[in-house]
Amino acid sequence: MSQSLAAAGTAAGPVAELALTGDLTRPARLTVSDLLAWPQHETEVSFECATSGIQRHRFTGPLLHDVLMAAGPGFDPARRKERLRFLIAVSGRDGHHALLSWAEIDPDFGRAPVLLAATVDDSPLDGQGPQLVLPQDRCGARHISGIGAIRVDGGYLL
Ligand SMILES: Nc1nc2c(c(=O)[nH]1)N[C@H]1C(S)=C(S)[C@@H](COP(=O)(O)O)O[C@H]1N2
Ligand SMILES: [Mo]
Repeated sequence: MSQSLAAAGTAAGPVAELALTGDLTRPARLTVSDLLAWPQHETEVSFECATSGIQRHRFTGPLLHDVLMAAGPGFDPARRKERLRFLIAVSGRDGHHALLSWAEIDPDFGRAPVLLAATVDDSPLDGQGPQLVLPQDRCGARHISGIGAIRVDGGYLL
């Protein structure tokens, strides 16, 4: 680990980075504190886990859509149909991953207010990495914690 990365860490340890990759004109590596640059949203969610039952948490952070738009997804924003081909692959550091469609979070289509959380229950996620929050999900499985990478893919063809 580089000294600058260690120096950027909190008392709890080094700062995790999230890689935004794929069909983006501005791919980026973001820390959880970088996520504070976008408007912050707050949501309280409860979801069911198949093994541990009902969980309830309060999350804050930017909309996933805002963060990905800033990275310049490879479609013409004026052409709505182009976006329907795009997928978003979200990966946890432990290998847990899930796919979302771009249309699911797009304000012109599914409008799901999916967050990239920077805090959970008032604790910052700097050390672990951000968490995906899907207030519309009944089940907990897509609430991926410790996100290490998000890949945008516009090449999906039937
Ligand atoms: N990185 C990662 N995130 C994950 C999982 C996982 O295995 N790895 N499990 C998911 C599942 S199945 C559930 S139910 C919730 C559990 O959230 P909790 O730890 O707050 O109970 O986390 C989700 N996020
Ligand atoms: Mo779960």
